[in-house]
Amino acid sequence: MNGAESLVRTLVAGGVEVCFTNPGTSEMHFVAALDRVEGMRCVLGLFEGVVTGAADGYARMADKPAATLLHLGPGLGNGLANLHNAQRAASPIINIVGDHATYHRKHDAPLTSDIETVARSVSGWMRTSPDARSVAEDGAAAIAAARTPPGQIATLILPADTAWKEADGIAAVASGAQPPPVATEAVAEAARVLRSGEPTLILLAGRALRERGLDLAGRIAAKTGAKVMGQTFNARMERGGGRVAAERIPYPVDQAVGILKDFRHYVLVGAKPPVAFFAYPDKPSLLAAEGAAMHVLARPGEDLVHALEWLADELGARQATPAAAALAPPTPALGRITTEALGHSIGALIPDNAIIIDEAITTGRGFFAPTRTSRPHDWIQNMGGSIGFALPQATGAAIACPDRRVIALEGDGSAMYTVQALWTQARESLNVTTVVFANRAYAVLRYELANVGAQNVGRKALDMLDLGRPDLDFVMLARAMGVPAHRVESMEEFNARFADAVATAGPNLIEVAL
Ligand SMILES: Cc1ncc(C[n+]2csc(CCOP(=O)(O)OP(=O)(O)O)c2C)c(N)n1
Repeated sequence: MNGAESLVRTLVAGGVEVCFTNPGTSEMHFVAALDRVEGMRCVLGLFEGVVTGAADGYARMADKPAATLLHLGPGLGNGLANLHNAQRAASPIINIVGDHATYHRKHDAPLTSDIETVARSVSGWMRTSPDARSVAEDGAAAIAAARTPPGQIATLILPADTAWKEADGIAAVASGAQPPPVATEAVAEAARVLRSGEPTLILLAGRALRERGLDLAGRIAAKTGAKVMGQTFNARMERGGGRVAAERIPYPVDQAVGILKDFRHYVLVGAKPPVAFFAYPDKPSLLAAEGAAMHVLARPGEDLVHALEWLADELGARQATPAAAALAPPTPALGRITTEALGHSIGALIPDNAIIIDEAITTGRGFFAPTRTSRPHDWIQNMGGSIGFALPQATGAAIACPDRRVIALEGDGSAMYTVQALWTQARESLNVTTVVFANRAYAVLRYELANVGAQNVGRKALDMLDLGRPDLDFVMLARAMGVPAHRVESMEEFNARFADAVATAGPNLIEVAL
């Protein structure tokens, strides 16, 4: 067995079942090993941003890591933006990055680069295998590192000769580390604050936003009068009819400050003190009212749900009745297409147990409210702000959950970063419906231009925020990659196409004319 095979066998034995790939010459032995070893599904992405974004989507839905296979520093670099988003979401991922053979590096061949420097900014763990006999052990360490709560990116760099030389065999992977419980004092402090009756916000993140965590937080809120919210962007939130709904802190700074102004205390459950996405002249960076106190119930790597159980017990809140959302989808909207109408129709037509990937930017600002009482679903967001997220993310989520419909709500500008994901969806017959909101602009940046106080803006500046001349044709783009697609120009057309799309096996796309 060579080093590459020892690694693939170690990954499979360690529960890694999917490898998202975009290989090159230095990874050929790994590719050959993937072919020889049973138990690993290999999914080709036609750009590394698709590969890494899909690995993130897979991790969020499978709650375990996939591997990626990337070609040296440039391949890893191409995938960096979605690795940044994954890191922000604490998604576990194992990157396998090929390198030149150890003895070849000193000759400075064209693809030589400082891979470790590229990897370091997004990796919680990183190692370059020194020789073939170390590769399996290094792979096992990478799996353990990726699984370290709350989840992180582990990058293993594999010089070509470590892949092709003789290895000893596979390495055993340590069983998954459990998140540690929170400290007694943290629970006692949160309980004291919640008993005080002062205005308190319980701010949830990570696993606390799954059904169980929300239910517990809802009981605590019912008992104490506190409010429950999620951060502006969340890795994955379980919501819809029958579940306790958590609103999110709004993105616009003034709105966020307005909503948060009366809270004197924050109980942070895996969350950070709320911060503005960007700085703006004359606006605050921190969104909480001055003097508000932050109480950390649980840090991101601690057991968030257990912390809420413990806190609920401490407060005698287990028997309280949480305020769950009713199952009452809105009615589809008719007539002219507006962002409000789209929110209502999407809310009406989300199928049971769907996975929504939200990168709808300005079009989607109002989608959260009308989907509150929709059929139960997961809501996934971009926590790293690096766009080109939704199409790859949807690809990985659909591989993790083949029995569920994935719906990517996508801005046209964002879609163009990683539009190749559609080809992977077609090749793998994934149940993904992509809805592209074709406003033919980087609309959010037009608001931002005003928000940052830029003055006397002329044609040259506005052209950089405009996607016209020529207009993009997403129907043709999708069909060229094997994905059936339609353009809609009224809400009646949208409702009919969307209902049909989410009920039809395989990928499809709807371009919404705005
Ligand atoms: C990798 C990356 N490049 C650039 C940006 C800056 N940026 C933020 S939003 C945006 C435009 C989004 O346009 P679109 O998806 O069409 O949504 P809209 O604003 O029109 O609603 C850009 C370019 C970014 N966030 N990430």
